[in-house]
Amino acid sequence: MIPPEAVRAVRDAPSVVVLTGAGVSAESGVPTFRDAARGLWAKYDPTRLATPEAFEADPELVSRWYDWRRERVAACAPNPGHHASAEMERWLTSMRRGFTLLTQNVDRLHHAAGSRAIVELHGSIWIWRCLGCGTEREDRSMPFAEYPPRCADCGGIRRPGVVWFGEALPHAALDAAERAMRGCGIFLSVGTSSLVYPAAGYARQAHARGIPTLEINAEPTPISPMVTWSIQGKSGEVLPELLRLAMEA
Ligand code: BV8
Ligand code: ZN
Repeated sequence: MIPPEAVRAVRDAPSVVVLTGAGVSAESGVPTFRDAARGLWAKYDPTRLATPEAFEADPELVSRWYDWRRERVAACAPNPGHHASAEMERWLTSMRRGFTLLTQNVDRLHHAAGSRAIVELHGSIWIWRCLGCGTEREDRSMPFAEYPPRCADCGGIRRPGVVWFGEALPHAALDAAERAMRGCGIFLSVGTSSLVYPAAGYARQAHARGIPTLEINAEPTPISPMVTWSIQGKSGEVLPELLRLAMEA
C-alpha cells in the first residue's frame, strides 16, 4: 500500500531524485552484487574481487569475472521498474520539473529503458579503460579475446570502468549528485541495501535537510527506520504503481 502523502509528494515536488541499487535490476535477472558470487564464482567474495588490489594481483581472474557478469547482463532486459523510472523522468520533465536518477548499478539497463538524466555513481561494466594510454570506451564485444583485455591503440592492459571498493567515485558523478540533492523535493531509495557509501549517504543527507524520503526495497535496510515512508516490495511492482497514482492524482 503506497501512502497517499507519498503519492502527493511525488506529484508536487519541484524535483525528484531516485537512487537505485542492484535490487532494481534483480527482476531482470541481473545477479545482485552479493549474488554475483554463485556457481563457479561462489568461492570468491565480490567485495574482495571488486578492488584495485585484486586486479593488481590477478588481472586475468578479475577480468574473467567481469566478462562473466557482462555476458549475464547482456542476456537481461529492463524490467517494469526501469521503465517506470524512465517514464517518471519523461512525465516530470514534460511538466518542467526536475528529475535525476542516481544509480549504483553498472549494467546500463536504465539507459536501455530510456532514462536520460542518469548519474552512474559506480561506473559501468560496459566501459573499459586502458592503464597504458588512458583510452576509455564502451566495449560490448564478448567474450574478450584475452584476459585481461588489451588496448587496441597501445597494447596496454584494460580495466573495467567501474568504481572499486577503496576507490573514489568520479568527481563528475559526485558533483552531479550534489547538485541534484540540493533542489530535490523528494528522495526515493529503490532496491538498495543502503550499505555502500557514499551512495548510502544520500538518503541520510536528504533526511537531514528535511526532504521527504521514500524507500522501496524487498527487505528492511538501515535507513528503513529513518525514512519518511518505507515500502517493502518489489521495485518492478511498486514503482509503476507509484507513478500511476501520481499521474492520476
Ligand atoms: C570510497 C561497482 C573512499 C563495482 C560497487 C574499507 C576499505 C575501503 C573502503 C571502505 C572500507 N569500509 C567502508 C568503506 C567504504 C566502502 C563501503 O561503503 N563499503 C561497504 C561494504 C561498507 N565504499 C567504498 O569503497 C567507495 N569508495 O569510499 O572511497 C575514497 C575517497 C577518496 C579517495 C580514495 C578513496 C566505493 C564504493 C563503490 C564500490 N563499487 N560497484 C562492481 O559492481 O563490480 S558497489 C556494489 O555493491 C554495487 O554497485 C552496489 O551498489 C553495492 C551493493 O551491492 P548489492 O548488495 O548487490 O546491491 P544492493 O546493496 O543494492 O542490495 C540489493 C538490495 O535490493 C537488497 O536490499 C535486496 O533486498 C533488494 N532487492 C532485491 N530484489 C529486489 C529488491 N528490492 C526491490 N525489488 C526487488 N525486486
Ligand atoms: Zn592504451
